[in-house]
Amino acid sequence: MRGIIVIPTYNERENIEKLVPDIFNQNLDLGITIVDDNSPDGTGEVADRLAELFPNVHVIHRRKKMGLGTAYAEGFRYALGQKVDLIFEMDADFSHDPGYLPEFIEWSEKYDLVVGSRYMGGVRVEGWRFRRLLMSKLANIYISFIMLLPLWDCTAGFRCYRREVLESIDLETLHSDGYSFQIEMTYHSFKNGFAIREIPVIFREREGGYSKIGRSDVREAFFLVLKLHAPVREILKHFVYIKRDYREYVEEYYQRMEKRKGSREEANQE
Ligand SMILES: Nc1nc2c(ncn2[C@@H]2O[C@H](COP(=O)(O)OP(=O)(O)O)[C@@H](O)[C@H]2O)c(=O)[nH]1
Ligand SMILES: [Mg+2]
Repeated sequence: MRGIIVIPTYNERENIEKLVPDIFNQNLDLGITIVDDNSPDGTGEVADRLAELFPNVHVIHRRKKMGLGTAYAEGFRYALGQKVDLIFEMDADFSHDPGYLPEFIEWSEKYDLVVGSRYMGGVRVEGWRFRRLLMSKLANIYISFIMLLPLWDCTAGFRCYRREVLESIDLETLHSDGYSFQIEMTYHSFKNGFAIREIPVIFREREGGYSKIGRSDVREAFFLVLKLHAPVREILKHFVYIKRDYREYVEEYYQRMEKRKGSREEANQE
């Protein structure tokens, strides 16, 4: 197996039943790890049935709802124990189209973290109320200006990590949930010097069920960003991007990463 997709579930019975075969139909040599928090709707039993049907499905059952952050951390730990290079994050609710998986695999040959972005080069969200979109977009502008991350979408949950990235992060020390978890993971990946790349993906409002992310997640994210702020001098210098096209900033970062990769390859050949 080349990689494992970690899918946290809480009340996603119908969705997970459809999603797993959809992923395997693509024959991408990926396994799936479902982390279920004892969903009252019986998602856990459906997951067990899928594991009987497909040998590359693994299910982690947790006693009760303990949050998205620790669910991912647990899934990552399991995946790191397997011989795979790529570890994916994906929602169970079809907001993340499995059709993009081959693109993630392709980009992860060159980049350590590939993020499926809703806001790169435009807005690619379908089915959200305007208010939700505005909140999400403003949150991402806030994050990029306080933390100085070269991304348009730091809260995205459709991702592919090379295993070295996850190995460099102490998963035990991550406390955050929901959006904060994605922000914190992006922060550590960037700080640890890994190359991050966004690819444009269309994000669709979930097919069935309901969102488990609430107001407290927004508050948590707001304070986390302040805590992880970049040096104040750097933040002030970065304000030029209010007027300049932010694309320049991101493009410059990609060029630096490509150059760095080139020089690493040369060093390896010598
Ligand atoms: N195991 C577990 N999964 C969760 C929890 N909260 C959310 N999820 C799952 O995480 C994914 C993303 O959550 P979702 O509610 O869709 O968030 P949204 O897309 O931001 O509205 C979905 O597959 C959920 O079922 C949790 O506490 N535990
Ligand atoms: Mg969702």
